[in-house]
Amino acid sequence: MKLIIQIPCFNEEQSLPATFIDLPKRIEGIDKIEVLVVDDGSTDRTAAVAEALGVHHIVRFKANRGLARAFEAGLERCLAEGADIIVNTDADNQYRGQDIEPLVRPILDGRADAVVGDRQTDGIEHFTRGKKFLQKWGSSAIRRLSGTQVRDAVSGFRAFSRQTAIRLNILSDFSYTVENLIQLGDKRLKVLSVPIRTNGQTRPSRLFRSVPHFIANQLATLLRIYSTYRPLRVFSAIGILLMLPGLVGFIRFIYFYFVDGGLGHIQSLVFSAVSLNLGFLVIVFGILADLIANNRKLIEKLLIHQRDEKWNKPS
Ligand SMILES: Nc1nc2c(ncn2[C@@H]2O[C@H](COP(=O)(O)OP(=O)(O)O)[C@@H](O)[C@H]2O)c(=O)[nH]1
Ligand SMILES: [Mg+2]
Repeated sequence: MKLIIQIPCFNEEQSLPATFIDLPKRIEGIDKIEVLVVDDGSTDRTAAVAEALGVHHIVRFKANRGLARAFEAGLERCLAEGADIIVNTDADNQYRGQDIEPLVRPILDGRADAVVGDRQTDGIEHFTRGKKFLQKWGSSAIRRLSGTQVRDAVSGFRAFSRQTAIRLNILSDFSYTVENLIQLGDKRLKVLSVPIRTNGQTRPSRLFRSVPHFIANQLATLLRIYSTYRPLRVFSAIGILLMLPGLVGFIRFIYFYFVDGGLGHIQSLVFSAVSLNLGFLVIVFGILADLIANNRKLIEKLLIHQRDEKWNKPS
């Protein structure tokens, strides 16, 4: 049983050493623990520091491609290196090495396909009230949308079994965390939450620049990802919203038609026709998007097959 711990890094020469030293050297039920660093086009000495520390695998991007791409490249490399379990942790020493054990335990016991560390944000001192509220509200929305029971939706502390990692695809650019959960739920994989503690803040968050920036980015990601996985629902909701005023206008016209011949109400009839047509069209787009989504599912199946062949571990 081989565990690879992957750490996505963008300019982390300062905090990478402390993060690396804190990682567990031994975990019961695991024969080999290796570390992989993804250096996402850092302009500092991140890669040199990683090498000096004796990190087993380094994936280097020449330019900064963002966390989602780094996460994806890390997973691929871990699979290629024969990982049975993959853990993702942050480079800023936010998470504790000793929590990796409880994080991988449910996978080792065969109770989960993926496990997400719950930072229990209520107790984190350096989180502002806005950030805590957002974390709570956002996580509950994502629980509903993804059908998973994850307490902390944007936590970067996660573990995946090999078979789960083989099934993952990351389409978004900003952050993989939310998409990852929607996908896990969509594929009916078993996701567990385990409570973890976090270390004090070593530096300000780079991903959470401000509440508006975070909301805008996460909302855009959520909408895109949700319409990728549930297109008919998203389009139908928009379509029905567009049709509603038309329906009201139409009923109003019918009423006046019988009361006074409807002559003065042609405007509302025109408005209704436009609104009903538009709404109907949007629903038809939804059906088309749903058909395209079926294609995505077929492509995903092919990808799983191809990865299986490439890495010689049939799933
Ligand atoms: N690959 C990559 N990783 C990044 C980027 N920005 C932040 N990260 C990494 O993502 C992790 C979390 O970043 P952090 O700033 O601590 O965000 P937090 O999760 O809000 O605390 C760290 O390991 C960072 O090095 C980026 O542009 N590219
Ligand atoms: Mg952090």
